[in-house]
Amino acid sequence: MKHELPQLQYSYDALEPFIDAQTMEIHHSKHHQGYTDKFNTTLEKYPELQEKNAEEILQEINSLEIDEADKKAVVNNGGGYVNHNLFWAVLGPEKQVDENLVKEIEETFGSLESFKELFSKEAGTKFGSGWAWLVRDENGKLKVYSTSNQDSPLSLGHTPILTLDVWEHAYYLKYQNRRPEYIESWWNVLKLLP
Ligand code: MN3
Repeated sequence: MKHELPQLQYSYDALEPFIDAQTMEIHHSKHHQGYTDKFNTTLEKYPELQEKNAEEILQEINSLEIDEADKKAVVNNGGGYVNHNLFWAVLGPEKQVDENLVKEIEETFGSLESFKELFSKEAGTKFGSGWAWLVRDENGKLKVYSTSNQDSPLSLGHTPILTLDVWEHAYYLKYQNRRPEYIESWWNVLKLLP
């Protein structure tokens, strides 16, 4: 199966002024497309992996019998592919609040505000390129952490719920070095939470 760049459910300018249209277009049509293409190219050598979906491949990454260089390429480009899929999916110009998730967040982190503080801190202090995550761990418990590069929580046996891309390509055109401002703005277009 060829992995395909997902269509966004909103236009490139729909998240203005919080995320600008030019950043959205380059991020989706160049960066995400690039990960998708390179992921497909790496898989060409492995017909058995072409039967699996991208999430399965990342879940099984440690037991895959493929070249080390190809494994690294799958971590980077397969990770880039699925991480961005989730990133676009949880954003939107209008809130579609997941009340069950809100309740679970409040139970786990004390309040929505303390969750947001924790998540923003994780995203803000991530050194270099990476992602901040809310995941469900192997015991079903919600957790907040960050990963470097394009590493996916799927490879740790966790299920990603929402994520924030803190690579510079995600914000540099509008925010330059002001990553904290980008993070604060992002909450406005994260549709799952109020
Ligand atoms: Mn990105």
